Amino acid sequence: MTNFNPNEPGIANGNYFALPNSLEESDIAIISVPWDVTTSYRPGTHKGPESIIEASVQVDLFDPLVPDAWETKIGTVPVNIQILKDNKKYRKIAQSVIAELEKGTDYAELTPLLDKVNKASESLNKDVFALCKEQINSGRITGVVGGDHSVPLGNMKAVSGLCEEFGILHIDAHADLRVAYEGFTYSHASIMYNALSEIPQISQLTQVAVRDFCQQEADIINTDPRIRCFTDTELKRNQFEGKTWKKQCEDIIASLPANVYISFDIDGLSPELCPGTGTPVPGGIGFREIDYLLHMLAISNKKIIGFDLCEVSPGIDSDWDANVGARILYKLCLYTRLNSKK
Ligand SMILES: [Mn+2]
Repeated sequence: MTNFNPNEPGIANGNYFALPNSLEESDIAIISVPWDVTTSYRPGTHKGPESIIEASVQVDLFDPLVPDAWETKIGTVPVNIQILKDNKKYRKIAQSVIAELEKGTDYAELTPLLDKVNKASESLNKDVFALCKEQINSGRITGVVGGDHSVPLGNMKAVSGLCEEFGILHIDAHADLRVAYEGFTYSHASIMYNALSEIPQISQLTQVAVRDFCQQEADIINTDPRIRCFTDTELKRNQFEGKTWKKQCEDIIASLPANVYISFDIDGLSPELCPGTGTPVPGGIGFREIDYLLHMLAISNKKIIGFDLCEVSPGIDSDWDANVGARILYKLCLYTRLNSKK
């Protein structure tokens, strides 16, 4: 730590942002979850953590809005290799299920295979919960890096022990309210349905930039009083008609309770910022707009209790997705620290 110069280029040391501090010294713990078993369109997000660590080496640590940003103590929890192994094993089974469904095979015939995948996902959720709980018990704020968007359920459960109630700020192109998508109970497309069903402490789900969802999800949004969905259509139409982004951010933050967990699916951003992600969708939010929203949340009277960043997938021939992902992750960490110092 004593020899660390934040002005020099980072030296890859396996830590996020090549930071010199140990996990024990850190205030924020990043838990990598390389899991994309239920990905329906394009796999690759299991490589998210590794690619973000690699790209994060070249993120400059200075930030105009956070004094002494480089002193933020971000710790890297070593990857659990068993998760990588299980991901490979169960991804194959899930792929065969998806192929059968596309051929028109009935769900009933696929029950044995679906059971295997669902049990594996349950066990992953328990592992992530244990990994996060351990860090919380040591006084750290937990950030999960996926993987697909099924992976943060364990972190949401772990932070639920910190307060009586909390809200989720959910940035995503998708509503993720599907019930057992493609037969997978813990699908990436079901994370918010599962969170609302399994975690009674969640009193509010505020969604931002959603633009690709089905009728069943629209019905849930319209009938569940806990959900406020700021669709991409609504946000953009407001903007076109003269409502400022500042005012829209104030509305988004006002919908949240005192304690806030941020669940960030990279595909909430405009697809040119995440071309390699599992399910890119046109439209979406720009980098500076989301940065503005997160900073406003950080300096608001709300408390950030944890976060995740999911669905970052390295591109086939570029590190652009990981580069953007690393910068979003850094902002999440910096603003969480800024928020905790208030
Ligand atoms: Mn999602």
